[in-house]
Amino acid sequence: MDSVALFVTIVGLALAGLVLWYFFFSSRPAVAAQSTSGGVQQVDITVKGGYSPSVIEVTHGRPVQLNFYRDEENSCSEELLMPDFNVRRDLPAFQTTLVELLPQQPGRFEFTCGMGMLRGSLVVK
Ligand SMILES: [Cu+2]
Repeated sequence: MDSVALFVTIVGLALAGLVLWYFFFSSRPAVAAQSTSGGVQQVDITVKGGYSPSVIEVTHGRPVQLNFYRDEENSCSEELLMPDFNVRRDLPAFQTTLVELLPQQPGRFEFTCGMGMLRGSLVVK
């Protein structure tokens, strides 16, 4: 192997490593819910090719209100599923849809679009 081939191999391995690191180890920052005076934990989530923020932290035993604003017409995001909370909701385009939950126990609960392509997590502490 000459030095150019060696160099290309090393760069290729480094890039592959970076991609693996990104998918498995880089954690998306979690956003904590804001509590209102009534004790409801609220979070605004923008739906556009994904959920932003996609990781939401709340405290168990207190009501949660997720405000999903769907900022697109792409049919991928038109349905929201939170199987752990029996939520299946249509998200009309360019509107805010409120989803209310009462998480009883700590854990990490996924929410997805109807096809399971867009993903987010509710982290209950
Ligand atoms: Cu989808």
